Amino acid sequence: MDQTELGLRYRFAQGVVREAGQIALERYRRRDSLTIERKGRQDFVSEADKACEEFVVGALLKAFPADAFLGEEGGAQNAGGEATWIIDPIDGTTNFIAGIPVWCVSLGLVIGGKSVLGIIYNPVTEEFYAAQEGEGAFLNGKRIRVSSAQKLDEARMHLGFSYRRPIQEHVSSVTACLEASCEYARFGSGALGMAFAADGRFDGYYEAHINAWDVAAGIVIASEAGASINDFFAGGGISKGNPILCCTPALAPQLREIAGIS
Ligand code: LIP
Repeated sequence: MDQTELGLRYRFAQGVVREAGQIALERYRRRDSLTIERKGRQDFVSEADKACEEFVVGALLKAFPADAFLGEEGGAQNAGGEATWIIDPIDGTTNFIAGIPVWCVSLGLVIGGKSVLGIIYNPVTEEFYAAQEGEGAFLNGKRIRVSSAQKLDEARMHLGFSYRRPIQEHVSSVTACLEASCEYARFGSGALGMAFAADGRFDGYYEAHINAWDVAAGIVIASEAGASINDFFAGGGISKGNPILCCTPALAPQLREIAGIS
């Protein structure tokens, strides 16, 4: 896809994500009235997730009818296109339902197994992250860079967890961080985990298994901000998910060893 076509999608998609954020925010403000279903262990979906995804897919499909889609709630649609939009309508759904303002709309575009466009928007904090491959990463229009952390004992890691992986694995990564005097936190949103690593608020994000819709946008945003990231899309990551390790280049060797990622 040429730069003109990509730029067109980048600008259009930013408008779509802003509008999707307002759709989600309106429902967040009346979240007690929402229908919520359980998808699995501590894994929920609300009518807000569905409404938001339907809007995003509808708007993008109308503008780019040849593109393919993969959404957390709707799955794969219009398969076969050169470009695939990957959507998490509300990442951090558990926070959203509980009224914790740590959730976002996440939209990525993948071409040839690479994230080339990424947009992450938290409409509560009005933080809008965006990146196009080769054009840098931005937060509310201001260029962002990863932190300068060099050593684990001066670092803060954001660690994700879900019951898709054994509890002991997560306990081991927490223990390894603490033994290395590395601070850690868990916020419950992989997309914001990638964004906070991209703008240096954390020195990295790690989760033993995550889905493409949680990280497709964050991968290009963080890499354009200078992060070192494992090859998430290798080995069918787009359909099966994979581990994600995103951090400052200096911390990568130590963290890859801890996480057992080559
Ligand atoms: C969440 C991810 C998080 C992971 C959770 C869940 P959701 O996505 O962002 O990193 O630990 O299990 O997958 O369900 O809020 O879109």
